[in-house]
Amino acid sequence: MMLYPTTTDSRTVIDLGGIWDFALDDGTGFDDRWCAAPLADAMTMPVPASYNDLKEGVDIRDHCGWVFYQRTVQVPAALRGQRVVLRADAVTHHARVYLNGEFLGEHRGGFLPFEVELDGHLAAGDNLLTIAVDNVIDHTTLPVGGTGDMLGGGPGAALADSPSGSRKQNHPNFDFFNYCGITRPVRLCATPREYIADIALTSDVEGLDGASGTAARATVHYEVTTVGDGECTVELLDADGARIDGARGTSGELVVESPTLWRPGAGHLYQVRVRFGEDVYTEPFGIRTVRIDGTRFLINERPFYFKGYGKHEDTFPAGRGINLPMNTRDIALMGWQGANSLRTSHYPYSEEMMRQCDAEGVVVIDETAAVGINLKFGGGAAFGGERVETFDPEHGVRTGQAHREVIRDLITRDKNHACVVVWSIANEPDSGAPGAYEYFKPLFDLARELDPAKRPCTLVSVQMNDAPRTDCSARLSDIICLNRYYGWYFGGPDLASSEEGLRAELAQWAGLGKPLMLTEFGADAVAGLHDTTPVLYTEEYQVDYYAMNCRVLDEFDFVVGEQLWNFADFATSQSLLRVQGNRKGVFTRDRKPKLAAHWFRRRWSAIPDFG
Ligand code: GCB
Repeated sequence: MMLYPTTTDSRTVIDLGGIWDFALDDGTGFDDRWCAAPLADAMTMPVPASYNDLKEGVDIRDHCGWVFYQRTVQVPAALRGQRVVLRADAVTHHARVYLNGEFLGEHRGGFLPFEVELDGHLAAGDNLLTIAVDNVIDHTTLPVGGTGDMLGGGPGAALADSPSGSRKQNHPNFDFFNYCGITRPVRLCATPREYIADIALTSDVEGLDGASGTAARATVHYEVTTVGDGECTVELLDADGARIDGARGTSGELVVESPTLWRPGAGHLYQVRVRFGEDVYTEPFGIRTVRIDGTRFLINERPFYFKGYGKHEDTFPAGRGINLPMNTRDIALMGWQGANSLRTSHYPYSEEMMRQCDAEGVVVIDETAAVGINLKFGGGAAFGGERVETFDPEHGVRTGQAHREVIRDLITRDKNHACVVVWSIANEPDSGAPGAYEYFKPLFDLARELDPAKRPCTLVSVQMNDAPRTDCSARLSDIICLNRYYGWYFGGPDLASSEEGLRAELAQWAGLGKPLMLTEFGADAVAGLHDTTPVLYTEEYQVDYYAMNCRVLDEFDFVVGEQLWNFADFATSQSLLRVQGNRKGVFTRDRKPKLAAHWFRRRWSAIPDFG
């Protein structure tokens, strides 16, 4: 129930971005009530950004535990009669909010927004705002952390032996750096006291002609959630603001004749303007259909082929901090290559990115922060070195509650986005393990119940042990999404036998009767490493690896897409397999193309979005 913050005739948004005071908790922060007075010996720290790479030294980069961010805020007197909330878009991973020393609320989950009501707590003049942020991950949180690392326990062990080995450490059970802090905007939002709390939009399209991409008419169904009393009116406007239709009441229908459909590469957006009492809010909305028909994935009734990437929100030096210029650049580079889609691996991305994908017609697989639900990584010795089954009721993960919350909050936030065509419930869980089906079935049910548009759901799967028979994804997912590394982790550098391996596996999946795509495949290449005979880590090997994999994909009609791992090189925990991070980018971290980027530009230019 949290509309994206925008200033309207009735609403005011005050951005609290800027330089805040900052301190690492030394263990006394809560007992000594750092929230009640200006922080002693504070550092400066920009908001929004991850703090890890911004100051020098391992104490900041690898800090494990709480930090305190602080600033003063003044709220114009004219707004103090309104309902004022503090809205934080992402605080990784656990936030506690204090105003003038008073605890006002907390939130767990580092990639989705939350609000804290400030009514009755704001004084005239300066108010001391403190946000305490914890980055600890364990077997109850998403993403999952433990005492071993995804890449074999080695990295954890290597760090523990280092001179600073006594430091408390996070051990991500996933392969990206545990960037943290206040990573997305924090804003004060003022609305009338009787206000629009949420808007849910879906559409039906009639007379859709897949071949021409035209439709006779569309009906937009709306459902407005309000607080207080008032009359609700709703209008459908074209992109240029021209009125198309109107309706009264908190739920109803709006009709547009000969609609311009949202489609890949052309993100046409209508606007739905809601008035309730004194409040007014406008939600952009693209009209399109998504449906699975046998082994085909249909957008606007045409078979769509996913070309694109698994990505990360990862740049230097902002870390996971929002980076609007880089998002823009990434979408432009994808356009240059003929890519049409991305997966928000491995957590929900910023609302700004989702809105930009809507506007630019980028097709999105929207993923929760459920990564690391797999105790087989690291040789199965996560969490204190015990070898336990991932879903063992006593010793396994306890992520159920966090998982339900992230699904609920993600769908609440992103349900109106035309760009979102699939929900990804998790990345690489232990989906063939005992208890996996019982763990995931209720989560798929929840997602299907919560999404008013009933989009397809998937689970991004890595397990390869007779997977079509044993992986719960085969039963639960509407579209099969596989992460496969034939020619890298499996069979590399022998591309010939790896090719046979991939072909044999895909032949097995073909019998299932569902569409399938690779959501990850890739090989590390350190930019600038070349060889005439391709060897691991060279740019040439990366190209040969992809050429082999794509040759096999092209043989199967039920394959509906290829998303490479990864768009760009990115930061990870340290390990012997990671050369200053993961080098599977087709672009470097600063977005320079490797050979494979050019190779895919040629390949994707020749593959149309629709088959
Ligand atoms: C995977 C993970 C991804 C890793 C990748 C790799 O299967 O989903 O997060 O970065 O493999 O490069 O190992």
